[in-house]
Amino acid sequence: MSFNRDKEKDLQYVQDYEPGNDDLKHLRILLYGPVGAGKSSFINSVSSTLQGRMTIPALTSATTSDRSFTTRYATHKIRKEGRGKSKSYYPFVFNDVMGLEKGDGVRPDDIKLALKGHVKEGYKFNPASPLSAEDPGYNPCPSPEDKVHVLVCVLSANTAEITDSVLKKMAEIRELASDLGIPQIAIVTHIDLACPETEKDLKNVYKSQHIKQKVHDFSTAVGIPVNCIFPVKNYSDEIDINDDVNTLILSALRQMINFGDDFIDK
Ligand SMILES: Nc1nc2c(ncn2[C@@H]2O[C@H](COP(=O)(O)OP(=O)(O)O)[C@@H](O)[C@H]2O)c(=O)[nH]1
Ligand SMILES: [Mg+2]
Repeated sequence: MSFNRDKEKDLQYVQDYEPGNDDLKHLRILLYGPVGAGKSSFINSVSSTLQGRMTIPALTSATTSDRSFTTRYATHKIRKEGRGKSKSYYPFVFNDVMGLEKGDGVRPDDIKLALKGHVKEGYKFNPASPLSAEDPGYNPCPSPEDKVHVLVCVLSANTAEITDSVLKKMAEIRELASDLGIPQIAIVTHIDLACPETEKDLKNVYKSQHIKQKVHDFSTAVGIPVNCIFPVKNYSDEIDINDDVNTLILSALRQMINFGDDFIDK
């Protein structure tokens, strides 16, 4: 894979995309992964890339040691055109769920319910007990739009290892999604901090042996094929839009849309 191969095409694809199924206005993309992996930042980065300016729609935590902010189930839309009443949004939306840390993250049972569309907007996840059918946050009759169409595992290239308890939960979630036939991909964030080559120039991402190894390790650890794992750098402390950042974000986003559209087509 070479850098910058299809940036304009990817952008065009994303801009022109419409779900190939009349039952839904948008694809739902669910991001999950450890706290600090860059889930919220990825949503922000998609928004900034598509709007061509820095935007802040989802909360990001200031440091990776912070507790995850994302305890409520919230749908993030990306603005496409217009302002005020004529505002329009892209036909894909994002949800992210808080980390999978021991005793603290969202329970795999709850993620399973989210995949099936049973978790209502605004529901506050409780790490101590799963969402039950009696809870007001439970949606008994999900529409096709409430369901998740792509599951994205978010991991940081800049952490030494994923803990066993997180891995176990990830495997569980992966299995649930597979049972439901939901396509799964992964993104590897923080590639700008993970090795000297990519730190110097993001264009080195596909040449870097270190990143290649990381992708390989993640693939083995979480069971997602290497060709479904996309390295990205999220916007973090930038003031301006950057072409190389956009290229990687668009490439990952295009795959998410592609996979999601295959799924709703079935
Ligand atoms: N340098 C760099 N920082 C990142 C990247 N992605 C996220 N961050 C930073 O890592 C921290 C945690 O990110 P956040 O999106 O809140 O993680 P979340 O808990 O998965 O939602 C924030 O300070 C982000 O600015 C990245 O690709 N590169
Ligand atoms: Mg977050």
